[in-house]
Amino acid sequence: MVLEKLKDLLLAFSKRGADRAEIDELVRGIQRVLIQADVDVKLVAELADRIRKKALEEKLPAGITRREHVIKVVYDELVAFLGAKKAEAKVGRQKILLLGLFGAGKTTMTVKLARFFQKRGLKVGIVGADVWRPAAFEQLRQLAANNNIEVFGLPKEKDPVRIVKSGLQEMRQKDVVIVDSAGRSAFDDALRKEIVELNKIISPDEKLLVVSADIGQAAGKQAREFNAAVGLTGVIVTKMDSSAKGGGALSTCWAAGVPVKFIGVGEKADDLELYDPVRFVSRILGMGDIQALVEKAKTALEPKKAEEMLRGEFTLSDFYEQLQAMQKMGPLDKVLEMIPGFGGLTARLPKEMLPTQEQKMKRWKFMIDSMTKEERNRPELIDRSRIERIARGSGSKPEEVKELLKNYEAMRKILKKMKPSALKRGGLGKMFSGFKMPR
Ligand SMILES: Nc1nc2c(ncn2[C@@H]2O[C@H](COP(=O)(O)OP(=O)(O)OP(=O)(O)O)[C@@H](O)[C@H]2O)c(=O)[nH]1
Ligand SMILES: [Mg+2]
Repeated sequence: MVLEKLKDLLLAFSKRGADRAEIDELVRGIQRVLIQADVDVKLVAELADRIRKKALEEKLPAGITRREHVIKVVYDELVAFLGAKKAEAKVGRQKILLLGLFGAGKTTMTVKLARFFQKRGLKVGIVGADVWRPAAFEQLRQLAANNNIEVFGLPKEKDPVRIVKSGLQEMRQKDVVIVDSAGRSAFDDALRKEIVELNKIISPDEKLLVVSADIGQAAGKQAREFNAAVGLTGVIVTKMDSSAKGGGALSTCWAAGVPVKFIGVGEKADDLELYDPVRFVSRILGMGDIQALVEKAKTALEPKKAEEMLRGEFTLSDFYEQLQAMQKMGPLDKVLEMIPGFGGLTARLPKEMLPTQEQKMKRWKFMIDSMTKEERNRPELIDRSRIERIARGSGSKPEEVKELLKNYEAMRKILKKMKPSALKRGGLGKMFSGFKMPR
């Protein structure tokens, strides 16, 4: 991906000085990369100006070097540029109409969204209203069947309005109804008329334009056209996995005033993400939020503590402190994203696991609170009867206390094996890998 070159630029920058000339070179590099990613030249120039100004003029926060500050500015500005806030999906009763030109990925996205809501416990039905593409309904029917999703269509019917009317009736028991509509090779009057009518009949809660990342900044024009016709509630950019122009598509939709809601990141039904610029930029840059990392990693792990831990003097009290520090840092998935190299981990973990793990950490805290100071400092004292007492005191089961002790032990072992340099570089991340994710 062209945007990955940003990472190389920042990496190169982080190894050099941070004077005006270096910053200029970095900013010019970023401009080049964004223009290659098909981001609008004017938008790129504005972004470059903002970065340059902030990088050179802003006062340095305490404890942060100029170089770190510049990287942070680049990161923040990119996030703002791509929409700043994470998109939200209403998990509840709703009707969704998907719109878009030929081959944008509407039909695939219909099924992806159906999966998305189905996984969140909602009853989902699909209505296939594409009367243009030959065998459109057959494609949809198969994709839906592969994913156990009910689908309605009238393969011989030529009027999408009739299909939708019957479809809505048929799917009235469903919480979420998703309508897949027909594309065209370009936005024209016939398409406008068709979608305006569908919009009227369905009165959808979400009107989402599907565009493919590979059209780059042409996405903005489409967003404006469809928006003028039906008043879009958002855009979905698909094929983010396979196109170098994703940056152009994303930024131009924001510039057109239509928020990006989801991104498609592959051909399979689960290759869908709620759009999150923070995560997106973290992933491009391959690093976390620099400032947060510098600050928070410092509070999480004092160098002196680190040395003690490496000598194997890692007690349950230390473990407890680590849990507390991690909790201060916010939700676990965010913490993981702040650790260089760990951003991708949250994407690989099943989403359901993270909150469970957080709750587990809270319970572990209760258990450790129920221990005596002596037990915390010398965990080997904790025998069966003490386990039972701790379980009673913390409102948990003895097995849960045992699990806590097992995790503590696992972490202690990892620490023993770690080299001091590794701990300094990203100790927290390594420590995380010692946790067994609950199953
Ligand atoms: N790599 C990748 N391919 C995708 C993604 N989404 C869709 N595709 C592929 O893009 C092609 C077109 O997708 P469709 O869902 O049929 O597109 P459509 O908008 O319904 O097309 P029409 O019905 O012709 O208007 C298919 O081969 C999909 O597998 C994605 O996120 N990543
Ligand atoms: Mg289709």
